[in-house]
Amino acid sequence: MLHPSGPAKFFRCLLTLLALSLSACHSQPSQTPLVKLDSHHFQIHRVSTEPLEELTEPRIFIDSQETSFKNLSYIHHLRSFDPNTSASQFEDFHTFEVASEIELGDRVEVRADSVTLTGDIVRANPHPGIHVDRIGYQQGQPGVIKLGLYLGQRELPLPQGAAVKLIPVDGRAPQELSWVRTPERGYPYEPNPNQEVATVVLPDLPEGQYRVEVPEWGVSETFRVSPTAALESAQNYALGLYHQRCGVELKKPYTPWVRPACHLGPVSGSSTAISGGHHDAGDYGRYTHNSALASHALLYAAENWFPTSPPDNLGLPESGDGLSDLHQIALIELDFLIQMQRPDGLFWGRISPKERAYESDVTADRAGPQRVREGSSAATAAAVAVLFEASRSAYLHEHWPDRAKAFKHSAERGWQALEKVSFKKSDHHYGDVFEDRDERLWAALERSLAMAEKPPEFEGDSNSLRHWGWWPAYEGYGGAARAAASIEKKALGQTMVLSREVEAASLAWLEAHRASAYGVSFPIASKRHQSAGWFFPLDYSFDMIAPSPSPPSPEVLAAVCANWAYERGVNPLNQVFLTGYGELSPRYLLHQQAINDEFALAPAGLPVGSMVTNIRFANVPENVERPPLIPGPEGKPLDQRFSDSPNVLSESTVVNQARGLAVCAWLASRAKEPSRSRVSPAQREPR
Ligand SMILES: [Ca+2]
Ligand SMILES: [Ca+2]
Ligand SMILES: [Ca+2]
Repeated sequence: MLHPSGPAKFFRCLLTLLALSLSACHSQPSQTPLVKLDSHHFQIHRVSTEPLEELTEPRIFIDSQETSFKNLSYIHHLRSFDPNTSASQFEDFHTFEVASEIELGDRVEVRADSVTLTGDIVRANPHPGIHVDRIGYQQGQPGVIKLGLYLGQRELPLPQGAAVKLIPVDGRAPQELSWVRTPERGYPYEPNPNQEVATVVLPDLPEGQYRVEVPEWGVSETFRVSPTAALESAQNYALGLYHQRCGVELKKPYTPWVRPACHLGPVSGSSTAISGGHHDAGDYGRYTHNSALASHALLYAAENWFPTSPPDNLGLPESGDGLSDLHQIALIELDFLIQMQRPDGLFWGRISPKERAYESDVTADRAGPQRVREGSSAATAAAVAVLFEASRSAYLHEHWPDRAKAFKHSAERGWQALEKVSFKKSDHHYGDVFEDRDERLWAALERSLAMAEKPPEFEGDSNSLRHWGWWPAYEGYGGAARAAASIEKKALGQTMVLSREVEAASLAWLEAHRASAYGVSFPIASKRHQSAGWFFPLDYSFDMIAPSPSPPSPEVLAAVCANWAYERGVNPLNQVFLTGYGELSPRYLLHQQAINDEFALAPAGLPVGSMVTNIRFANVPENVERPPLIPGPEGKPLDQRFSDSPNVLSESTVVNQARGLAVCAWLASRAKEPSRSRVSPAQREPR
């Protein structure tokens, strides 16, 4: 359904050619393309199925003359790991800086202890340090291109001057654009990574295909500017959630990743039937807490972010029926939630396999019997909160009045049951942060809104509301904050402090965007701790949009677009962190259906965590040998550690998917409005 564009295919072909030409690098001497990065740097890129060794004691001969070099930088990656076959791909890059000027066509020989490589200097086409949105920019929305290349121990220096040429592929006149240096800050060591990184702000461009040419460096991949890029993105995210649907057949024309209906049998432990909802993540479990957070994200966006009407064009079976698709997806989850309520009013915590922890070796439709498991009080409180929220939706009352009534009844029953129990943990960690204080407060606020009663008093300061002391609007307190923000200020009293958390989250992620060379809202506190996992840029965009979606400030809009673009290739690795884009997408993610189904590519629309501390494998069969771990604590920046592997730290949940869908749908709805002024480089904050 979604395939890479021609130029993107070309880029991959080029890499494949490089890989092929290097596959025999143990025979000597080996022919190797030597890519010119600028007038004094050239790079050797090797790809191999075996771990690669750094070249030792290399000497360089250019046209048979030994030439001294000033610097040699080295970086290597585990490029991919296929858990089904245990096939690994390793890659490494040696970058030489030489004193003399490099000419295209120069014949170079690199003699190292173990190997001699020879080749001609060729143009980098596309240049790996020019980072564009590989899926396509949304016409009329702020778009940026980033310049920068991490080489290992150092970075490629930015070129002289501060201009690049934007070249329309259709032959229209090129135009000159300027770049501005946007170095990274926030890591607790010097120098921070990404100091030689610059931003080119694209002007308003007509639909078409473009390239940029950077003096001394070369040209970018061809990229697309399209009036429908954001809508296509929303449709891909919607498709990703479709792929997680439980209890229904996945079929054409909605997806090529078809599968029969799954998990239709009775659920042990429950006296009533339970079906539907979404698989939580890469596994087939269905968790009450995440189910509540996902339906809340969809409902909240649907109710608050669309000044006219929420979208009905997401490419789903529900699309085109005149009803809001976001509400309809939320309803799938809400209908599941009320089935998770026990006779005593509390909620089960999850549904998972009856006899084992995970079903890593089967497709969803071949999964065995399931059973319910005990839930935490946090899970019940989260379910109560979102059911009250749904029950007060005017949209639901208009279109599904019976369901709105049923949700309210269920929520009140849950609330009454909750009042009789104190904090209770379950057998999994979802919702454990702040124990159940956040979910209970969220439920209490939603109840006061649904019942038109006085809101509860909250006694505490903003620090006590933040995960690890710095993360505003986290989980239940996020829901509570968004509920409080819709209550009249004077009725809130002390609880005012809570409503301010919506704005605080927006500001925190805007500040993170400003501190990032690539414009991504990776939390500054995570930089301080040099820790990353489950990082999905659109989660942060969701929080940035939440306080004032229409109209957003130009800087918020630019920040949301930068996070969106980061996932689509505007990042140091030129990696697309989302499935559905053919060869551009990760392939070996931690996803039971993807691992076991007959399709080579993973189902579309699944975000893959882009920033990771390490690779923690899961779902790798016992008899499959794991490759050596490369990223590790060896000083490689966090944004360089991604590997196309079944990494637990990159696994998304339906909550990430729901937030991502909401953000893309919002961007698509904005695309219908006339374009507005954009942030120019001169207006950017000094760094
Ligand atoms: Ca619809
Ligand atoms: Ca909690
Ligand atoms: Ca597969």
